[in-house]
Amino acid sequence: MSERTLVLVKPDGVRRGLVGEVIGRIERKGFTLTALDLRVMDRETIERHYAEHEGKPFYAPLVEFMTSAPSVAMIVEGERVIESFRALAGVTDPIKALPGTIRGDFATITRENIVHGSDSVDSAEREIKNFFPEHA
Ligand code: IDP
Repeated sequence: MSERTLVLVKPDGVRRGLVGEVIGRIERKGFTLTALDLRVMDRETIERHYAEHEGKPFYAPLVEFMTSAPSVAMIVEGERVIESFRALAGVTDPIKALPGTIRGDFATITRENIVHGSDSVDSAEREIKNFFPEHA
């Protein structure tokens, strides 16, 4: 079943020149980019994006990090892309993420784990609306 997901290359991924690497993995897997935007994300957008984590100890530094420098936001489409991109990304803690995944190959710090991918159909639609209201 074809789906859409919201993928972010976080500021660490952009700073380290990994945008092409991430997009290459998405495209080689067989998925399609249907929107792409490089920008410094504003605080309101990031606070909405991570609202479920408000109050946790990592929330404030995460918001600071995510608004500190440009990120790339994209909409990616394809067969079961939500689950599949999460598999390509690897688990949240990059030390536990398997080699061969984006986080397993390129990151060491949980906050700076290169990418975000939506975790369900509902969150994908909410996140797409947040970053790309014109594609909602
Ligand atoms: P996910 O990005 O793998 O879906 P979430 O649990 O939704 O993981 O956490 C969102 C983001 O918050 C993570 O990708 C990471 O950047 C950051 N984060 C999560 N847990 C921690 C933590 O324990 N310390 C620092 N940052 C964290």
